[in-house]
Amino acid sequence: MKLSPAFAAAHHDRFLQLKAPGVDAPEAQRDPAVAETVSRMLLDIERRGMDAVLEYATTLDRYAGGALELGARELATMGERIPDDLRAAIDLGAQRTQQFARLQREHLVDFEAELVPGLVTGQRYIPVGRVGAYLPAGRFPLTASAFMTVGVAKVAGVPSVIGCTPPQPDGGVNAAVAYAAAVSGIDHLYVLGGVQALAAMAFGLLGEPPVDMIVGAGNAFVAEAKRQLFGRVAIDLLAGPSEVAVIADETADPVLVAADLLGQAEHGPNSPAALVTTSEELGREVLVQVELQLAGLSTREICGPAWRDFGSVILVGSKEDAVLVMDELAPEHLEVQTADDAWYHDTLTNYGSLFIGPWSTVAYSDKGMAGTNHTLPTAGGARHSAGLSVSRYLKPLTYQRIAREATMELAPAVDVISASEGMTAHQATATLRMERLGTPAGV
Ligand code: HSO
Ligand code: ZN
Repeated sequence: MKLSPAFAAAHHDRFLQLKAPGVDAPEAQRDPAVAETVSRMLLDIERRGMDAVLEYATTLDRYAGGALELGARELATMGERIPDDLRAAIDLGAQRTQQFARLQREHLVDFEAELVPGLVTGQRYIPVGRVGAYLPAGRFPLTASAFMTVGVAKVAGVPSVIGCTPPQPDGGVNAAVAYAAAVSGIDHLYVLGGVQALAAMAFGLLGEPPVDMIVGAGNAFVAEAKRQLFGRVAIDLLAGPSEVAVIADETADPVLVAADLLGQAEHGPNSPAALVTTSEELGREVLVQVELQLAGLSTREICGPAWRDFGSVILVGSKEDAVLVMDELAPEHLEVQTADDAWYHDTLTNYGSLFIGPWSTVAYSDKGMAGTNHTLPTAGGARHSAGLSVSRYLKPLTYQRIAREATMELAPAVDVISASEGMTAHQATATLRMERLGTPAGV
């Protein structure tokens, strides 16, 4: 989330960096060694199947033998292994996420229309048949991921949703993640992590047929495996480090702005956070606040380097310039804390999800309480794509029902175009029907 040299050259007089990203920060880019390792593993697993999966699970992870699948009874009783308040919070997040997803579903409407007499066309949303969700449970378990992937797929009507989650230090499952998956409606859950998990789902090695689509975030190896499996399966998106950006003016509370910047910087030492402000005073106060708050965070070893290397504070002279800069950054999460929030809402075009007003903070969505999906495009992807939603699991399939009476509306032009292309077999499908018009109906 850095302004490109081309943008900076074209618009250098419209912004000033009060804090630029660290000069030595390595660009977040694909590591060829990761790509090579993943490609080797996928080939090996495709060739040797489950033997290879279990070998990788043993050597790279904490698999110590036994069934990978969590039994239905064990899955159903996961809630008993977590504290009551956590269970209640997970229930709430799962329900809220499904509530929003159901609204999304209701707003995807099938239609049918007669374009000209006898030519009826239509579109129907049909869910993908089989989805495999990766449920991360590494340094941070991201409990709400299951709401976003499994829960939303189920609301879309996906008949089979399976999931994989990496084993914990004791070799078992993360109970909160498993409970979140269970209340989101998962059909089968396997304690299996990394590239081997994605390969097992995509190649159909878990006693289930291959999945049609793989969703969910993971580390760099998981993301690379999704990239390499794409085509064979669909994917939700390729997520890079989580990002946050804030537009704030002189009316914003610098304590909350700083807290929200650090909130996502916690994801990793390469997580970008940017403030774009029309107020120099606010910008400078936020810089001070970030340092103060960093000192008190238990995760300062992550947030600190993230802010130092990937954090920025950009001063602009007008609301229009704030939008110009922000639409260029196209952040995954964008908060607006200004006196003109509604204007920004109407004007901004590039963001994964927008948080309007000082009471709207990213973590509410991250943890499923806002209802919106937290699986969102990063690294500028918001310029061309939206995040995960019910629509991603639904195929808008088209059909046509064409009656005899529409033949002269369609066939002559198909005849001419096909002839001009030299596609005589195509041409014949039209001309034969024109010839039939001379014969009695139904022949
Ligand atoms: N910010 C992440 C999601 C998340 N963060 C969950 C914490 N928990 C991607 O939107
Ligand atoms: Zn987050």
